[in-house]
Amino acid sequence: MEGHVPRTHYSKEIRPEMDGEEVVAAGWVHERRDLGGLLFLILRDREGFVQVTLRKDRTSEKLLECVKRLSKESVVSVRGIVRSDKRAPNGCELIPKEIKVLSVAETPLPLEVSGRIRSELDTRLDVRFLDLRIPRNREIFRIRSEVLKAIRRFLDGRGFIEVNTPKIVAAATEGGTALFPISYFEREAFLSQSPQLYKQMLMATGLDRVYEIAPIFRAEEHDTTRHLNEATSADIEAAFADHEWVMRTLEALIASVYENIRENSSGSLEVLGVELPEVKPPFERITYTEALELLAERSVELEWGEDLSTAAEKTLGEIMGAHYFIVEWPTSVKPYYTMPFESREEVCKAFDLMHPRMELASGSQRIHDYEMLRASIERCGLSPESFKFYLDAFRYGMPPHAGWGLGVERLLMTMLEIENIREVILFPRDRKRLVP
Ligand code: AMO
Repeated sequence: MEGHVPRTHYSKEIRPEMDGEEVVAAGWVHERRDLGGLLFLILRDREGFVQVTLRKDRTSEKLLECVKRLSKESVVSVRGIVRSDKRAPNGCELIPKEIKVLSVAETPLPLEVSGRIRSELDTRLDVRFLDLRIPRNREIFRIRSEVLKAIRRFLDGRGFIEVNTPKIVAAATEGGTALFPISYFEREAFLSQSPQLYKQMLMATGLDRVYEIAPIFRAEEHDTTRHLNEATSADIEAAFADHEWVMRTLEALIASVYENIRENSSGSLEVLGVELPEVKPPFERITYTEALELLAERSVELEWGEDLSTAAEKTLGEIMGAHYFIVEWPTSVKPYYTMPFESREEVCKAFDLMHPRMELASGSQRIHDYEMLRASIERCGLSPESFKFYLDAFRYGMPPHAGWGLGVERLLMTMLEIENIREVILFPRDRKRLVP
């Protein structure tokens, strides 16, 4: 790097109007083409490609040799003069004065980076650093960054405060899903499945409206295209709010994220070949009982009190065709912290937000009464003693509250029509994958 001039322009910033200007472009050797009197070096950077043109009769032997020896995917910087030329990809080319080889790529490459050959996902994930050089795969992460910004912008605008809760915890929150145990000095601890208990405890502090975007860890054994063992959840909790209020917040947030991505990520969407549909709240709401009736009409029979199977979700998705909520769940299906309806205790104030392809979020109004919560924990076969740190927060003034958790990867994969959840997280963790 000694004497190296830093990059002055990304590829897309080099324009025909800059004819005659000196710039420094830098990136990876995408391709080299030898056309008799001309040698082309196609340089790739985050924003696109630059054509570096070497006229053999007017270029020094040293420079020509340097380019001829370059292996694909080596990293170089090129100082040169912009020359407008309609035939070149961006309407201009770069006539090099100096080429610096910053890093030589070994051959052969473990993955075809041109993107012309689609490799198996497993192969791609093994060499993710190469896989993400393919524009289509990399653009997902620019959109992901925009999605996270859009979520934050929306919640900040509604008076939510961003918080960070511990990921090393002492107790389970979600009942059904398994925990990853870890050794914590002389005790056993777990990786957090959900910020549930902490975001609820924060409702006793007067912070009132909080959100967190963080990893959740689930020791689920299944190997599907929509489950990860380390996923990202966007969680909210709001005091003096009910399930209806947080459902309205959720549908408005989804619509706002779609709108933001349409506006701010049009280039990335184009690379992915995705056109976002209009998403307009309010989303349709059906009760759990209505869902069972709709399913029965399609010969998918479920007992009242059973959770929806994957097949049931799929059939419902076909019927509903857009985002929708399933409300009024059987109390027995949902976790102990869920508030039942006063008049019908067998039904609770829980909801799932569904995309036609899968569940995106779930939430509820919570039980805020200490005795009632204690009893509910016991009824679920859990020990109130191990929840003491949580239950105590309900003893000295706890407002009514509600919240939800939204799977960020699921939001992305449904939005971008991506089949496998592993594509929308940088380094997926699943049953078989712990590296890279
Ligand atoms: P739940 O367990 O339904 O609810 O999780 C909320 C959302 O997180 C996403 N999600 C996952 N995504 C990928 N892989 C997984 N293994 C995985 N598990 C969950 C889903 C799901 O809808 N405490 C409640 C939320 C609340 O009530 O506030 C909870 O965690 O998109």
